Amino acid sequence: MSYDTVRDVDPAVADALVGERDRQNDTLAMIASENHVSEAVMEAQGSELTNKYAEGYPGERYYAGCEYADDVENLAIERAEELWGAEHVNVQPHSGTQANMGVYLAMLEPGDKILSLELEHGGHLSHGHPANFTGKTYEVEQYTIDPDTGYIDYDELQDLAASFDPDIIVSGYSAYPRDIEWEKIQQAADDVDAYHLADIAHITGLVAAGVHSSPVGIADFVTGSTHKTIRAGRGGIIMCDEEYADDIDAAVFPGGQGGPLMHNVAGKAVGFKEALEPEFEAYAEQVVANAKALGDQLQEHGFSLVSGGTDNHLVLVDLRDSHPDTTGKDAEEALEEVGIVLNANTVPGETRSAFNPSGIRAGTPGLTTRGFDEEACREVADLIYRVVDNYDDDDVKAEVSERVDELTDEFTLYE
Ligand code: DSN
Repeated sequence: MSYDTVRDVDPAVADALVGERDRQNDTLAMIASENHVSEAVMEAQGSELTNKYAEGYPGERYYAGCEYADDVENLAIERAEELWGAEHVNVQPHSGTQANMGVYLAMLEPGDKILSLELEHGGHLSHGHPANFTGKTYEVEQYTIDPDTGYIDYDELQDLAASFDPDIIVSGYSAYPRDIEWEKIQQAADDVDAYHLADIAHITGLVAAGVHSSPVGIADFVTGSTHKTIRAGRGGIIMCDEEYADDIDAAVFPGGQGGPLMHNVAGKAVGFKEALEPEFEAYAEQVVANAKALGDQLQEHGFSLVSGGTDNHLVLVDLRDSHPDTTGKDAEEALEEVGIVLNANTVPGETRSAFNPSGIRAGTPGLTTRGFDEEACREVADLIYRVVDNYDDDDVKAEVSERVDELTDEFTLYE
């Protein structure tokens, strides 16, 4: 996209848009929740549907002129049902957090109890953090990752469920590198007659492609965001059995939202169509293979990985063993200088703070979209090692930066 039309009206914003496009082209996006959608998804998101109000659902709108909005939303729903095998899908949530809000609004009353993973152990703000509406509206108890193994402590989860007696148990995580045993969590929920919400925001694409186990058909509710591994338009999604369909739909609209962002729903529909193509399965397999290659090579360099490896699209590095004096922020900033963009992250048993934690989280969805294979990811691990090991050495950073430029030129992204 040239952004020439924007430039005619608003050169300052055009500069920022071009700057962001160039930044994405010229750097390695390794924030595990990010990806690069296709030009088709972006075109749909930039369409005239941004002008349309369409409160309600297909065939039952509160405004006239919704025939094309209906087409787009029906397509998004049908494709999502096929991708994830869900009985009912709501594609209107503006984000993953709004999707979770839809489930809470539908099933809980203020003061009801949520059992979820701690944010510092890989959970999410919308799972009950005190700064989020969930922490202010509901009573929250949290389970943890076993710091010795790096795996979810399913026994603790079960014990907490028994003692806390939650109304809902939340699974699905933001910084957990391992496959999730949905049945164990469902069992804990069944034992105390609680609902089970599985938030698959990070792994939507892996679940759709069958390279990660699916909670659909196990958990009562499955939520996600639609722009991460599934690589569709930006926003959220809720899946559930038919018995909860009306409650969920009413909770999304009018319960928690007004007019849906129909241009984003169009982007979801287009991205879901792309994900139904056979190539998407190969993409998702490559995402996981790349994460394993990245993790293995980081371990070769002496880095400790939480849980000792990965089953999905991300690795979580605990810097305390290999680089006890280097914080996650030190590493994040030095890596950003050379064009490797990832984020500092807390690790289980964190001894620093959320603002300056002891780990870094690195994902492969974005690199895989631009064509990286295992060999290229092993080289990225070599570059990460060189920078983290020499984070205040400008000569090393200049050399690595040059190599990142070569890699981004070789694996092109947007024209
Ligand atoms: N911000 C996302 C992440 O980075 O995991 C979650 O919403």
